[in-house]
Formats: sequence, structure tokens, C-alpha cells
Amino acid sequence: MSGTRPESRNGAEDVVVKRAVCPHDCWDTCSMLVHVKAGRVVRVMGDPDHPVTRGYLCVKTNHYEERVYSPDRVLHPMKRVGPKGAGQFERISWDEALTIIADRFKAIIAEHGAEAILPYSYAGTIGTLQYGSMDRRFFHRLGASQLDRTICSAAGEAAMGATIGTRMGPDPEDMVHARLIVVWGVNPISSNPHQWPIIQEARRRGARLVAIDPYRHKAAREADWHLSPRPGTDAALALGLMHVLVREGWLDRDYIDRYTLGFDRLEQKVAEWPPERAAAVTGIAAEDIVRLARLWWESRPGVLRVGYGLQRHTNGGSTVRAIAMIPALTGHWRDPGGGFLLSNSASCGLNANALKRPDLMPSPPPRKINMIELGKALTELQDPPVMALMVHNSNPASVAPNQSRVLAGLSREDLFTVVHEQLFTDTCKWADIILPATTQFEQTDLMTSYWHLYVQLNEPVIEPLGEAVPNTELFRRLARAMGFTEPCFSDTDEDLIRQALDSGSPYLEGITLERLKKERIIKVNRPAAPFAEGGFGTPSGRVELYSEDLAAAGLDPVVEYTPPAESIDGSPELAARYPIALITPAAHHFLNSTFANLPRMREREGAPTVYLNPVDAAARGIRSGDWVRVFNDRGSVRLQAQVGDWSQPGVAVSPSIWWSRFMPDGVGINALTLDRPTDMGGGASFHTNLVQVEPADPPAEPSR
Ligand SMILES: Nc1nc2c(c(=O)[nH]1)N[C@H]1C(S)=C(S)[C@@H](COP(=O)(O)OP(=O)(O)OC[C@H]3O[C@@H](n4cnc5c(=O)[nH]c(N)nc54)[C@H](O)[C@@H]3O)O[C@H]1N2
Ligand SMILES: Nc1nc2c(c(=O)[nH]1)N[C@H]1C(S)=C(S)[C@@H](COP(=O)(O)OP(=O)(O)OC[C@H]3O[C@@H](n4cnc5c(=O)[nH]c(N)nc54)[C@H](O)[C@@H]3O)O[C@H]1N2
Ligand SMILES: [Mo]
Repeated sequence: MSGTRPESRNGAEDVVVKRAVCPHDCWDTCSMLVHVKAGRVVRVMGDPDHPVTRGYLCVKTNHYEERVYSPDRVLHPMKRVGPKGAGQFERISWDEALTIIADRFKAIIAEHGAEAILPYSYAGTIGTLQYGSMDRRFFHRLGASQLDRTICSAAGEAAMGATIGTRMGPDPEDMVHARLIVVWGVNPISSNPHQWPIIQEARRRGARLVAIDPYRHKAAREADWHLSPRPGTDAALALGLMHVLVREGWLDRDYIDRYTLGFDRLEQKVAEWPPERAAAVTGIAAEDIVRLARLWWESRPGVLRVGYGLQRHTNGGSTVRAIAMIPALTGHWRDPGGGFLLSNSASCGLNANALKRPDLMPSPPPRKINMIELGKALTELQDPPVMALMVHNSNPASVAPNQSRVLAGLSREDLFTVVHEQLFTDTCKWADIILPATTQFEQTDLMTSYWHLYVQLNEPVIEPLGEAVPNTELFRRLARAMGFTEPCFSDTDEDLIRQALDSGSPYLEGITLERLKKERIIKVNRPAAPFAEGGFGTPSGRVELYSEDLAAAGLDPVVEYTPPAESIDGSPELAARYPIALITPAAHHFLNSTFANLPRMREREGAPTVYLNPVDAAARGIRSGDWVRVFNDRGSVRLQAQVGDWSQPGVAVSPSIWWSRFMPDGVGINALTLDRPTDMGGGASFHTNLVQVEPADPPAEPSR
């Protein structure tokens, strides 16, 4: 097979060990050692030579062969033969599939215009090529509606943009030097497992670990100190903390003068937020807010390791903005390993325009549809309505908010849905055409991380299963079927990698495909403390504590706390009916909905669960192991209750995301979640939900 060569032999004569890179949407982007015997993957291990992977993989990818060879794999193109959603399909050839799709797309374009076609993709793989390259070229050239890819990180990205002007922070490897690590709305042991040994190393050297999370997850339990704010109130906590820093003069005046803009305006704002006010909003005692401020001021280096969980609220942008201001006031940006880290995704500087070719779009550019409003787009949008949906790298039937609205859309008889998938997901059930996709072990990609600073090359380690093709190849074929003749549709995967690396970014200097083929894992040339001497990406080059751009967008130009749209303060009437705030964070054994089809992972995860506080459980006569109905005006889901100190009273936690197929009543957690865009960036509000909980019958069939 081209591009593959044995890296080493493993004693046993017929086992060859090859390198691959985990493709999943996770901070860690691990280097994998894949043991291949007679063309088949027999074992997968962590690569000891990767400085962050350090020889071990997470519980999800340790048996990756089970995912590659799952009986759920889609191996051939298929077309629907039964009623929509009935799951009846018949095998067809690639030629027939491509002809059906091209004919239907052409007919839709003739009748409604190309904007009636909507691509829907997210991060089934975060590989540079397979995440977004040939597919983007194809849809740009087609003139399809643009998809605003907001579902994960949009609020935080917009907030970082307005505040520090880029997506960058300290090198996580330098966090071993930190004296204080605050894990704020991130669940490192589950979602970012290779962060954990770095934290532990820092603690061995004397660092303290503080967790700020309404969910008392594993790392919160292990922390020196756990603060449990009410969901969606962290901006108030940050404002209270900054109030104390200003009041006590715990400020790096030199850093503020040189590298920030609008400190006087922020001073006025935080004056309104004495810790007592922040305490009333967050449920965290005023003394604790003062103590946290002091600990932060006294700890150098200190880092705010912020996660995406806290920005999945209607006020998520303001939340991230408020927190991102803190290190600029105290000068923590000066130290390697210090400052604020939400995302390092701008640390590679790949050439996105060369890959995605936005210049192929018609002028004016087609409308943008926010992916978190998929249900609305499919059921309400007109001029033109969405008549074709092409899904890859995503499982919207499970992962998108407000599931019943999404399913109402997917069940439309007149909607033509194409799904390119590795596995027969909940979304495949609603397809008209299903196309088989390769896994990472069968495809080429250039891998970067949104957390660590290594660029890696992934080449296939086995032949494609069945008739599966990578996303890049699918869109080459579709371009041909549509009659597109631009040479960019003939670019090979290696051409695409070269184009991506050719960005002129100093971070990538000297990093070429040839070097990657030899070395596999190369660290980008980026300063360890990127903002030690300012150099922020904002229009002013400073941390913008006051932002003209936000003012122009009608937002508070400094920052403000607004209660979450569904909360006691934000919607008192709703809260009277639905008194419990439900958050739905990442499950330990799943990655969004990925891995949730695998029996080993479902067994370990147990049942679809809701963690209830003992006070809330007792008030409803619910004990651990009981099944309950969790409901609001959007839907009703059956979950198994576990009662304990996972959250404060009035807060429930449901680790996500189970496939609906494995849920009682076939209804997933996203039947409860809100499809309302966040204050900045149009992001998802998966953790802003009010619900009621009541005892329910156990499901007739066990859900495992
Ligand atoms: N095992 C596993 N790993 C994963 C994933 C997975 O599903 N499972 N998903 C991957 C993906 S796509 C992403 S984006 C990342 C996400 O990784 P994280 O950023 O860790 O995202 P979440 O698990 O959604 O949320 C993190 C934490 O935020 C908390 N949280 C929710 N609301 C609030 C709040 O109002 N305030 C505070 N302070 N905390 C809050 C949640 O309780 C949770 O513990 O992880 C990736 N890694
Ligand atoms: N309630 C709730 N909902 C959430 C979240 C939450 O915390 N709570 N988290 C949200 C977050 S952070 C995210 S990022 C989204 C994620 O939503 P999605 O991006 O939809 O993520 P997955 O559920 O992992 O589904 C990805 C699908 O892509 C497929 N896939 C993988 N690789 C490839 C490939 O190379 N080609 C093709 N064609 N397909 C491939 C996989 O088989 C899988 O079915 O979900 C969001 N949904
Ligand atoms: Mo995500």
C-alpha cells in the first residue's frame, strides 16, 4: 500500500508495529502504535516516544481495533428502500450512489438554487484534511448554504478573539512549573487525560490544584480545593475575583500599562461586583472568592486551564471573556506555563484558505446556517427551504440540541439526506443514501492539536475496509460527478498536506511533509510564553478589556454577567415548573456519541445516568439505581439515577452522549437541551437547561 512502511517489528515474526495518530475531537491528539498482523489491526497502544502521549492511551482508544472492526461498520454504499427512518437499506455500487446524488443535487439546484443544499459536518476527525479541505472546496464551488460550525467552541472562540485576539496560551508541557493550576470548567481525567500527569507532576513539585465545576468529577475530588458554582454563573465569579484583585492592589501595573487596553473601564465594572454580590449569584462563599483571588495573586507561575464546558451556556462568551481578563491584570502571562489556556489551535498556523478555497464561493456568498439550529433550519427555513442535507464527520441525530426538532426535520419525506459514515449511527437511520467512510487507520492526514504543540503525520496502516473512502476522496468523486473541472479537485492528499504547511507562518518554518515522513512528530516553533511581552492578536495588539468590536455588536464592551436563559434568575417562572439545572458534560467512556456503540464502552459507562443531589432525590423519593423521568417542555428522557455529592442541590448531571438506539424509548439526552445560540459566536448551550425529575418505571428491555 502506498505511503505505508513498517516502523518496527515486534519480536513476533508476523506482527508489524506502525504509527498512527488518534483522529478524535479531543485535546490530546495521541500518537498510537498499531500492531498489524496479516493486514489486520490486532492491538493498539500509546506511543512512548511522543512527549505528551507518553506511552498510554485513554480507555476509549486502547481497544481501537474494536471500533475499526465493529459489526456496525458501513462497508458499502446503500440506498433507502423502506419508509424514511425505518432503517431499510439495500446495497448499491459507488457509481449508482454518485449518480443518484449528483442527479438529485442538480434537480434541487434547478428548482430551488444551490442554497437549498446544506452540508452538515463537524469533528468526527480533527485531521486537517479529513476535517475540512476537499469537502469545503466542493460545497463552496457548489454554492451550497454555508454551515456555521458552532456546536463545540464558538462562544469561547469569539470571546478569546475579542479579548486576547487569538486562540493561544501556554504550552501545556510547561504547566509542570506552575505553582497553581485552576481547572475551570474542564474535566481533565475524562476529557483531557494527558493533562492529568502534567498536573500530578506539578503537584509533586508543590503546585496546588483548584477545580471550579458544578460537577464534582474525578479531578474535582482529587483537587486540593473544589469550588462548585451554580451552572452558568462563572462570569460573576470572575468579576468578583477581579474586584478583589483591584481592591487589594494585587495587580501587575506594568503589564496592565504596557499590554492592556481599557483597564479604567474594567475597574469601574468590577467595582459593581464585590465578592458578596458574586457569592449571591454563584453560591460560592464571599470568603472563598477572596481566598481564590489571594491564592492566584501569590502563585507564580499560575494557570487558568479553562474548558469548553463553561462556555456551553447562553452566556458562555461573556464567561470566557471575564476569565480571560484575569491573567492580564496580574501579569501571569509573563511566565512559561502561566496565564490562561482554553485553546492552542492558533499555534500551528496552517494555511486554511489554501485548503478550503473560500474563493470558489459565488458572490455574494451563500447564506450561513448555524449548525445548532439544525432542527429549525430543516423545519422552518424558507427561501429556499433545505431540500438536501449532506452529513459527514457528525452524528446530528444524537449530538445536536433539541433532538425532537432535529428528528422532525430529518423525517421529512421531501428531504434528501446523504450520510458518509464509518458506523451505522442514529443519523444513518434517516438517510436516503449512506456512503462508507474509512477510519483513521485507513486514511492519510496531517494532525495538529488544540492543546499541545506537536504536528504529526498519519498514514494508513491497513487497507480500507469494504468500499470505504476518506472524506477527501468522496468529495473528489462528487466533484467529478457534478462536472467540476477546477484542478483543485484533483489534488491528492499529499498535495493538500503541502498546501496546508505552506502558510508562511514562522511557527511552521522548516516543517515539511518530507520531514514529517521521517520524524512523524514535530513540535511547532512557538514561544513557550507567547504573551510574556504582549503581542496579542487584537486590533490594538493588547488584551482588550474594553472592546470596540463588542460595542459595535451591541454587547457590553467590557464584560457583564447575564443569568443563563434558563435559570432561577434568568427565567423564574420556568424555574418554578422545572427547578433543576441539568448539565450534560462529556462521558468518561464516550467521545460525544463516538464509542457509544461499542459494548465494552457501554458496559463500563453503565446505564444512561443522571447524578442527583441527595436533597433533590429525597424530595422525590428517588434512590440510587431507580429509573427516573427527566423532562421539560422540549422532551422527556428516561435515565437511571445515582444519588450522591456530584453536585449541589438543584443541579443534576448527565454524562453524555448515548446513542438514542441504546436509550429507553429511543430518546437521547439532547431531547432536553436548548438550541439557543450563545451571547457571542452563536455557540451551543448544552448545559443551560431547566428540568423536572420524577420516578419512572425501569425500561422494559435493558439498555445495555
Ligand atoms: N471522555 C471524553 N473526552 C472528551 C469528550 C467526550 O465526550 N468524552 N469530548 C471531547 C470534546 S468534543 C471536547 S469539546 C472536549 C470537551 O472537554 P471539556 O471542556 O472538559 O467539556 P465538557 O465535558 O463538556 O465540560 C467540562 C466541564 O465543564 C463543566 N461545566 C458545565 N457547566 C459549567 C459551568 O457553568 N461552570 C463551570 N465552571 N463548569 C461547567 C462540566 O461539568 C464538565 O465537568 O473534550 C473532548 N474529550
Ligand atoms: N448534550 C450534549 N450534546 C453535545 C455535547 C455535550 O457536551 N452535551 N457536546 C457537543 C460537542 S463538544 C461536540 S464537538 C459535538 C460533536 O458532535 P459530532 O461532531 O457529531 O461528534 P460525534 O458524536 O463524535 O460523531 C462524529 C461522527 O463522525 C464519524 N466519523 C469519524 N471520523 C470520520 C471520517 O473520517 N469520515 C466520516 N465521514 N465520518 C467520520 C463518527 O463515526 C461519528 O459517528 O457534540 C455536541 N453535543
Ligand atoms: Mo467538542
